[in-house]
Amino acid sequence: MAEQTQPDYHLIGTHTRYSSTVKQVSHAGLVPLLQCRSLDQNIQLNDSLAICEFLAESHPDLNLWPRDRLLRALARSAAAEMHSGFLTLRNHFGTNFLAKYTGNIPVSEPARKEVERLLVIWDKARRATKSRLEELGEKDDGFLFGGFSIADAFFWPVLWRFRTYNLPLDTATPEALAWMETMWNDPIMKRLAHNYYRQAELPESRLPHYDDIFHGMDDIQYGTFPESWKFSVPGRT
Ligand SMILES: N[C@@H](CCC(=O)N[C@@H](CS)C(=O)NCC(=O)O)C(=O)O
Repeated sequence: MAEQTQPDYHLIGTHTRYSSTVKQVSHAGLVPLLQCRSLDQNIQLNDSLAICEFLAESHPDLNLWPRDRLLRALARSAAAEMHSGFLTLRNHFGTNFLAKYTGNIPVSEPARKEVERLLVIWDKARRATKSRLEELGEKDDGFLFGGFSIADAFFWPVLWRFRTYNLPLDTATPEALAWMETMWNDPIMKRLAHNYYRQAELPESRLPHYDDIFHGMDDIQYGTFPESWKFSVPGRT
């Protein structure tokens, strides 16, 4: 009988909301974590950036970082800035893919500054990438650094926050908005979104502290986005 081979990788933490089971499996008590059977069954890679670096090194053919040295340096810088910063947004605007808040959502000054910084990062990334790829005569797929890279993956959860909390887009340039549109319309991102909706049907994914976080504030309404929601560029008819 043919022996069933297990995949080499086991990634834990692709859910959008985490339950206390995380603490039982993760040495660090946090997700994501990656186990790589060919490396060692008992080792856990416990940090998202370390996991991405390991996968990029293990699969150079996938170009998880851009091939071009300049774009690679910029992509690393952008991903690392997301990874180590934006603490106000991360602490006060939790990720909850389906959630939709409308009304008078409080955006503190530090949160506004972080939102503006994100929009600048996306704008600059797209401008630098366009001009560099033009110089190299290479194709631009519209992601931050051309083709989809680890940098796009790092900003994906923050994109949800823009949608969930209706974060201000008034300083967004056409380049930043075009990147947002590229991400929301990408078939793989859409497949991920579809899976998040299926995850939300699981009772164990319902954690009160991720739901209706502004409970009791009468001028904020809480609901959910339909799966058919589409990103539209503000001001475009
Ligand atoms: N620096 C770590 C941070 C990991 C982290 O904070 N993970 C959160 C989710 S994004 C977590 O596991 N929280 C535990 C929980 O929600 O139970 C990384 O980027 O991997």
